[in-house]
Amino acid sequence: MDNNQQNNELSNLENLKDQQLETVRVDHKGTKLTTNQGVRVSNTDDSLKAGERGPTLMEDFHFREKMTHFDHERIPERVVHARGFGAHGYFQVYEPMAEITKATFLQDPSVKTPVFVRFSTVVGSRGSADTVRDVRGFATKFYTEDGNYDLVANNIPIFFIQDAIKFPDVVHAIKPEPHNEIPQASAAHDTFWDFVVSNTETAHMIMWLLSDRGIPRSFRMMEGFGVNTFRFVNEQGKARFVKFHWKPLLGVHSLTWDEAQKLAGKDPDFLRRDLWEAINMGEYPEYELGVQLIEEDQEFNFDFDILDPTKFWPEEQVPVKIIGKMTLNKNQDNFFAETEQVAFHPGHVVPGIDFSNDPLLQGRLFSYTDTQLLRLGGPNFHEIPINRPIACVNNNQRDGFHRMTIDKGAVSYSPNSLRNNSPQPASDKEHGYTHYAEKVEGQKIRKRSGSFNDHYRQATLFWNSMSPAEKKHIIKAFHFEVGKVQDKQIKQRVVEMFNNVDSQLAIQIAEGIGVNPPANQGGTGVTASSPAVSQENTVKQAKTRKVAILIENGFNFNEVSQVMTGLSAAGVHADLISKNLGMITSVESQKLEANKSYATSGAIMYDALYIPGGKGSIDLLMTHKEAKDFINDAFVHAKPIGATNEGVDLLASTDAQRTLLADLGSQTQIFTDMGVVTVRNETDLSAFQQEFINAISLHRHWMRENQDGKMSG
Ligand code: HDD
Repeated sequence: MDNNQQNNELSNLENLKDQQLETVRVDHKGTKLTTNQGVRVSNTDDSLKAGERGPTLMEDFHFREKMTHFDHERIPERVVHARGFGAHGYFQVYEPMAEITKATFLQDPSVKTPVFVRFSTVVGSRGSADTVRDVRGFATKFYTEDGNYDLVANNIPIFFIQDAIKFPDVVHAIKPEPHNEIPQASAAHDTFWDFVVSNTETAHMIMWLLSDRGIPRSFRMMEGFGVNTFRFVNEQGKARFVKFHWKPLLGVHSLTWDEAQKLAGKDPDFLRRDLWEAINMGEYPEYELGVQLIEEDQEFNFDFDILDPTKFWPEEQVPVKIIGKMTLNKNQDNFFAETEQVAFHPGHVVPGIDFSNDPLLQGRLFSYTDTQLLRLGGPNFHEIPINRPIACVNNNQRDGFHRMTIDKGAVSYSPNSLRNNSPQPASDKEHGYTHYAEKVEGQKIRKRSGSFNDHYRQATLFWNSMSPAEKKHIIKAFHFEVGKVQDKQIKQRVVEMFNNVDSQLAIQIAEGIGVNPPANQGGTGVTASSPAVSQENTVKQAKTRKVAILIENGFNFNEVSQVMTGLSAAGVHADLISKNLGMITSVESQKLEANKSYATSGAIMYDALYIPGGKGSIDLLMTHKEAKDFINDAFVHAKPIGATNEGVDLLASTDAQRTLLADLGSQTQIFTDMGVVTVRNETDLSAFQQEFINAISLHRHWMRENQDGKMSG
């Protein structure tokens, strides 16, 4: 696309990136096989040999090329965030943002700016499981008419360390230990916790990581945070500090730890599959973009330093202004070409967005290009299709490995007179990027500001903000993560360190990891909380949730079809599960296909469970250990469970009955308790359906966990 063409088409911004990618998409269907030189190949199954049983000949150019290309197929995986998954979409601002930023893509609500998003885990290698406990990356490339803007975010609003110079240390500590490459994709080992207790600035981040945020239910149900403090600058040159937020319209939801671990075995692709399938079904994930703004003259009005990346700006203190929405509506065509080769950089900014002196951000500004040079093999990675801006690229940079453009003419320097000094620097009015003229003075010094010294107060604030269930999960996470540490003194130091956050927390951590409770009363004295950070207060709805329905021959067709119709009307998906795949016959001789079996599924893959009646079906299910395991898992994981007629008998024969106070067997009317909904009366089926959907929209029924001693998992 030449410059003029490109400018003409900016009015059609939404499709511009797709059109650009279309020029390099290839579909080989119906073609003849060729070498990379375009020579047709007559046989690709046998190498060229001296005689049928003889040695392969060097002159077999097809063999050599095929093998050489294969031998070079891998590139280095990302040093962090190696496992990721991408999708295309667009972003639209709700109203012009001229007052706070001159960024062009934040002005016109009718413009859809194309985006590519890559979600990731941080620690594991490319083939590790999706559901491990970890921070999730949430990186967005906006292909704006003023050039690419990357919002390189995580699903946790703060970070482990305050200064980028410690990034190699924290990553070395959390990655598998170098002598034996154990453990994979996990922080549950000595070197990481040694780092934690030796760097108390990590306390706040550990609280978030060990909370349910570390095990998201779906990329569609995750917040994104730019973490670092940036600046918005408007046309008049006025700047404000800004933090970026993505807020998923489906709310913020998590797996349980038991589910996460089982899923890592049963479906290591759980999160990428979820995203891929949702987009294929037209259930496009949506996230609103929010900004928190602090005026330059308010910089010192807080009891934390707004440049400290281990602190968040509580929404109750600095409200999040929602300014637009991103919709992901297209899956990638090729994982390697797009998700693997996409290169993000927090330093890819456009006019209207600028940096702050946050010392973590400052270091990030160096690291990202540096890592792409190795990973993508040279300085021309911006020419890889997924990375190419839709804005024109004109400069005197030349050559380097894999240069794609053919830059015409003799002049590749500036200033020049031979080409009228082209390409010419652009003025502010012409959207030339002008750095914010912040006044900076100081002595060269390797020192951290004293305003970064408080490592615990916001950790306490976070702890105070958690619901009882969330607190329980954090303590259990400590028991797992620190329980795996071998060195006792590190474990003891973890207890002492988190005693600074909260004494009760520290006492309960100590209980599970075989060391002494803290010696002294701890805590920070912070009593405030920030309700916005608790997932209990998030958006909850039934839409896009998945229900497992257990059936065998002899099921009640009327019940199943009515309930499925109701679920579908509420935007809930259902799978029919039985011992064997294939057609299942109802008591009325109607047939439905079981699309999943015990072997190919598990309660961990669903958000809710329904057990329809039908004597034949229930008699069979009663004999299936897998069916009872299925139900017990769903119950232990606090999921909504519905049962009708004989289905209630099956439910009453499982662990669920032992936890519920009421006797399920004696319930005749609609019964609802702790997310369990049952009915034995066909005429109440639509009321049942409604109650069940209500229970689904509440997602988890954590009160089951309070039945101490009765539940594990
Ligand atoms: Fe980083 C990748 C997010 C701190 C250095 N980072 C990377 C990705 C995300 C983040 C989402 C994956 C991008 C993708 O999908 O390709 N990183 C963050 C956030 C941070 C952060 C939110 C805290 C504010 N990162 C951080 C620091 C450094 C790096 C302090 C180094 C000084 N990050 C990198 C990197 C990576 C990376 C080594 C690895 C692969 C890549 O860049 O492209 O340069």
